[in-house]
Amino acid sequence: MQKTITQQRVDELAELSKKLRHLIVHNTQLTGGGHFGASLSMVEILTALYWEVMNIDPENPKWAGRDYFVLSKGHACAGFAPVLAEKGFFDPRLLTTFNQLGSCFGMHTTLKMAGVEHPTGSLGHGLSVGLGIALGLKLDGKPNRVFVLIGDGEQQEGSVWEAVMAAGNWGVDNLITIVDRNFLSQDGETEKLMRLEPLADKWRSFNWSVKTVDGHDMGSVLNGLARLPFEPDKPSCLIAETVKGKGVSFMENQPKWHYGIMTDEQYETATREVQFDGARLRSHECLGIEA
Ligand SMILES: Cc1ncc(C[n+]2csc(CCOP(=O)(O)OP(=O)(O)O)c2C)c(N)n1
Repeated sequence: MQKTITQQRVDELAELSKKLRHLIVHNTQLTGGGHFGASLSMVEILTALYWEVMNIDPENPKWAGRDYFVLSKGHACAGFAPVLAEKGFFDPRLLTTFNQLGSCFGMHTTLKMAGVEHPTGSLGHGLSVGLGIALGLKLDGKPNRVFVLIGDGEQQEGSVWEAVMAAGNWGVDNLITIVDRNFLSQDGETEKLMRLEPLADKWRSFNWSVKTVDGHDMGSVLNGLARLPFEPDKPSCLIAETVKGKGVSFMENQPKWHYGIMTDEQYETATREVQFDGARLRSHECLGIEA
């Protein structure tokens, strides 16, 4: 069924993305740095999934009726945990413990963090795991869907294509992959390191239904995911075209900002650029971060 989304809702979620981006920038910097680029490129995608698309219950993360989410690009945990905290999976104060010894909130996702279905960080595994969950749900006759967010550079891993081939072969239509297509991997351009184009055609050739959207335009992302599966009896692939480091000018499209920590001067610039007006998120209150 096609979900109708009002312009007001699109605007609300776009505003929420701004606040989450602000939170990610501050929290990652204040806790010692991390994967800024990878985290900032997926903000709108996660906002759409967690606030509009997926059936979830943060108070009961293991609710049997939930949709599943696997962050296959697990190095972007600095961008994922604030979403889970803000959504209510855990106390936002835990965000200050990012990457500290004993914390549930590490540089990569772990099962210690509420809302994480599968620990990730070693690239190339998330889609196979998601496919397994999706097949299991189908065997049990359940309506739950499985969403997997992968990086574009991650597709250098052969295991990704095994899962793509198998899911297409079996027509696993409760599996939805979102590709964070920022055209950069850790150390350079995907098209120079290992060419991916024509990417949509590659997925289609394995019997997936594919759409390409602007991954920073909330309306495009929401519309792209409004009807699932995209086609009956096929898995769906949303290629979300994004900008690595989106929102911080000196990070945008710069492979070196895959991971790092800012100088005081850079932090000042970033703070200005991710500023927003209006009410703060719960996490901002807990962490004492200004709007
Ligand atoms: C199996 C494996 N090989 C290498 C790495 C090191 N690594 C971490 S992130 C990254 C690049 C990922 O690029 P992409 O999938 O495009 O994600 P992005 O950060 O651009 O969103 C690499 C190579 C890893 N985590 N796992």
